[in-house]
Amino acid sequence: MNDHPFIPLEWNEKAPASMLKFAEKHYRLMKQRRTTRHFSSKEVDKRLIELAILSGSTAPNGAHLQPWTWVAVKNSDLKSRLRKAAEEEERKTYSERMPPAWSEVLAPLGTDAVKAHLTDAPWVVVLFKQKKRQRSNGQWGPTYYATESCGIAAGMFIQAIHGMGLVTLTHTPSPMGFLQKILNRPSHEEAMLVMPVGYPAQNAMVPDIKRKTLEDVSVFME
Ligand code: IYR
Repeated sequence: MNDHPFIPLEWNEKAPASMLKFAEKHYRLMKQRRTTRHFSSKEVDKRLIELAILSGSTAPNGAHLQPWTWVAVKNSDLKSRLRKAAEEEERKTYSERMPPAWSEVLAPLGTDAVKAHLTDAPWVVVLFKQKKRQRSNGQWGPTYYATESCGIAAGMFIQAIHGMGLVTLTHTPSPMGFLQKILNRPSHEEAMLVMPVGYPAQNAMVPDIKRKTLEDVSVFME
């Protein structure tokens, strides 16, 4: 006997023409997404951040454990502390830890140890991956594919932010231990991604990069 209920899938078939129209429109939208380091300090309504988090949290994930915690920081003191700690680590990364094979591919992107976006943007959302979960018997058990799950969730969050007309940046300070301390998260949660969210600065710039073509990134076997 199966005591885990199933319900009918809610799904409406779209006509092929409207599928194509949607797919093209969606691609046009996503093609315009860019990562900029230049944020305006213009306020962003909290509800927009909540909705982006809810969208990210619809991601498919390992064993439906939803192994993520999103910490959305608006408080200026906290953002300053995050920036100071991130810059401390990043200064070491850029000046000591980064081998030439790494710095040579970052050079065209103009990244450096200055993380002004952490204090310029009105919101900084930090995504924590839950490495363990509490079982119903009170013991701790593992989560499954938490990195993949959170990666997908972050992608969906980024897409939601872009769709609403805001910008975000995937910042990966390394090591990330300071985030757990400053944001007071439990030891089974590990910071994975820092995403300032807001409006782009008026003079925001982005590197002149090209995306790979469909032929470059795919193989079709028909
Ligand atoms: N984590 C550093 C360095 C960095 C690494 C990669 I790979 C990038 O695509 C960009 C930056 C930082 O966030 O600056």
